Amino acid sequence: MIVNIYQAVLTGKRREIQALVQSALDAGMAAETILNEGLIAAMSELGDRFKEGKVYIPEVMLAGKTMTMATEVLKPHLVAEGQKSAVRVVLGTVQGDQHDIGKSLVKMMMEGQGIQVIDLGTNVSPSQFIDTAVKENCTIVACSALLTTTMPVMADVVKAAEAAGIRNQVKILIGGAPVTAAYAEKIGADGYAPDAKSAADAARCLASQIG
Ligand code: B12
Repeated sequence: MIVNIYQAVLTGKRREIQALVQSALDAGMAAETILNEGLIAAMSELGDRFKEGKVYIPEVMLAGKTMTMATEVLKPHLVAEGQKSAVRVVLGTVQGDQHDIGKSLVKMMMEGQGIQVIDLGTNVSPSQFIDTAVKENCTIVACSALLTTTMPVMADVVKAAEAAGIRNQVKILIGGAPVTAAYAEKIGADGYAPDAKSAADAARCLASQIG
């Protein structure tokens, strides 16, 4: 069953994916298993094939859309509607980067924990992150990057917070496939998380450190 979901994402079967995910849920499969072993595993395999030149951008885009449709079915099963919390996050994929599948999962998990998320989408400049944090009273700035070439924009976000004089009023949380805890430390960010669930946990934890 999980193999069918994996294959459907890999080959971009948008018409079939939601029924496949629903029947796996109906059969008692855990939503986390479907997400990790079906959807994320397939995207990772696709990434390898893309790198090797075996598939091209259109196939990857189709798989991305298929994955997004699958997560719509999973969403109510992954996020137990938590208590509304006062934590406010401004979230986005950094400037020059259009990858938003992981960011959207992070948003979903954060909202599931009652965190209020302002999602600026993709291609977000450092000043957009910082201006929004000020305007919307956010204590967490969460940046996603999937390209090694766009990771340095995260360092610019840290610098922009310093320049705006709000560095001690916000915590900067970063993530995305090429990002590491060591990189977060190097650029002076406050936190890193490897997946959507731990991103939500980290946001709550960091917010509690702001007085
Ligand atoms: C889908 C995809 C695309 C799609 C994106 C569709 C979309 N709407 O997002 C399209 C086709 C548009 C695309 C385009 C490109 N892509 Co692309 N893409 C991918 C692919 C296959 C999957 C990414 C993905 O969605 N993964 C699934 C999600 C769930 O995982 P995730 O993003 O890592 O997110 C998780 C965690 O990282 C974390 N997380 C994510 N964000 C955040 C944020 C915070 C704050 C925290 C705490 C945690 C966190 O939580 C998430 C959930 O667990 C990857 C391969 C890979 N293995 O990553 C390549 C990949 C990222 N792409 C790559 C490249 C090169 C490109 C292009 C430059 C190709 C080109 N020549 O044009 C363009 C760039 C376009 C641009 N300017 O952004 C390379 C990057 C290489 C590098 N080292 O920089 C990769 C690694 C493929 C490869 N192996 O070569 N791509």
